[in-house]
Amino acid sequence: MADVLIALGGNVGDVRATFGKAIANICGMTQAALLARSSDYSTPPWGEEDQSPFINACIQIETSLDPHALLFTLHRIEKKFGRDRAREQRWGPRTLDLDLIAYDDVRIDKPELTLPHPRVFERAFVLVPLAEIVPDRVIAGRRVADALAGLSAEGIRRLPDLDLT
Ligand code: A4P
Ligand code: MG
Repeated sequence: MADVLIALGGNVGDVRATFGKAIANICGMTQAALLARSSDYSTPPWGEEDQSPFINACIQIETSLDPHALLFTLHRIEKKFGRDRAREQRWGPRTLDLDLIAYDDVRIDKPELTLPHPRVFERAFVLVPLAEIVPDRVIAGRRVADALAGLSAEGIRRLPDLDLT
């Protein structure tokens, strides 16, 4: 079984509801166990700043799928929740973005799959939720909590848990 970190993001539609359903789909479609789920965070848009704030979260799962099969499944789930890659711009608005952040200590350097995710250390919107669930995890030689300490988390706000009762 591999220990895998996945980042979730979105800024179109009811993103928090989408996250809940997407996580259930990830576990169901990848035969995975959910080990941890961060809180949801409201985060200022990064990259292309003229768009609505994002919601971001991270999960840790345990799965027996290999990295490529896992990414393929994540893309299918993005599509199921309304993501249309053909119409969107890079770093622009989207209903659901699922990024593979780390897969055990596996390193892959291909355009279609780079592991660990090449931009993780630039992104407080990934590291803040990640540090909530796996502060001591080492990714590419760096501890998650230490990597976050070097970034500004300005404008990132933890959202109260959804009342599901
Ligand atoms: N790909 C390669 N490696 C990976 C990996 N480890 N995980 C390939 C996922 N995909 C990987 O992905 C583009 C291609 O990267 C895929 O075909 C895949 O095979 P994408 O998700 O369409 O990428 P993108 O969105 O165009 O670019 P990128 O750099 O992944 O950006 P993001 O982060 O996905 O951009 N601001 C805030 N606050 N929060 C956000 O969540 N998200 C974006 C979207 C912009 N600004 C944001 C946020
Ligand atoms: Mg992405």
